Amino acid sequence: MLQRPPRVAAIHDLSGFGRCSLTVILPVLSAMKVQVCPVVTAVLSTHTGGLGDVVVEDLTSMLKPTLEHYKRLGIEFECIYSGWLGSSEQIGLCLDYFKSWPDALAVVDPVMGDHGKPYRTSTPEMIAQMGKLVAVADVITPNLTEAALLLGEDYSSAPLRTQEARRLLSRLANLGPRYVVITGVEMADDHVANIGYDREQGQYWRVDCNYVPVSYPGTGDIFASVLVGGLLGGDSLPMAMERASRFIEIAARTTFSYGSDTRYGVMLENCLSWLTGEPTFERYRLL
Ligand code: PXL
Repeated sequence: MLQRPPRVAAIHDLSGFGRCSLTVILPVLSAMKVQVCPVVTAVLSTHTGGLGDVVVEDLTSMLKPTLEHYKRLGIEFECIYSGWLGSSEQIGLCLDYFKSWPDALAVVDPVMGDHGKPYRTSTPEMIAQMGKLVAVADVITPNLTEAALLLGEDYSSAPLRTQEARRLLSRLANLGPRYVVITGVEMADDHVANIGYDREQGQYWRVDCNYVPVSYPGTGDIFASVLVGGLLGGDSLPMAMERASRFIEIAARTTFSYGSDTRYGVMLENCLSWLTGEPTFERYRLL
């Protein structure tokens, strides 16, 4: 029996303004009674999504000595969780973390792009390296753009029929992970859904989203963090998907009602208390 909160090594950047990466991962997982140990890959003044000239301090040189320190201390992690990474060297160092705690839940959010385009920081070399992280992951949470990059295919924004959605999930699972969750998928029945696949159980799931018509930075990080918190707390995959989908909906709807600048991210502070409650699960469906 674990006599302490589950512990996660969160290998992400710290962007001071804009509510993404560690500034949302820490509060979300703490609210869900998970201990977060940030392994900071870089410090940025803001995220890179349209806030002008970002000031960046790269912390790649910290990653290996930090790993060695944790190993000397004999620290146990129940989960290693990586997200936005600044270089292919950092991706290689992340791989060392996953290999050092082979029993930990390995979660890779392969942050590389959105709306059909790779971020300008995602080089072809990094995209290839990300494939290596995905190969050792238990859980991945790409959007459709990242799914296409991982599979080396052209992005298509055409709505997906059920069979196409299932095929996409299973091809991503063939890259290695047991659980695949693709966020923000436009389905042929006119719903936007988060869709998932559990390779071991052979089951496909969907949770339809009642999202607002704008997108905010950091929602992918929040989604993946709630998913991680749910799974570490004993949720099944569809339960964790529903928990994460509903929380994004609450955060986006709250923020949208204020009409605030979308680049500033979602008003997480107003919504965190929802995570401490126990929802009933009524929205997930088989896909
Ligand atoms: O939310 C993903 C993310 C994380 N970190 C940085 C980013 C982004 C997305 O743009 O720019 C620095």
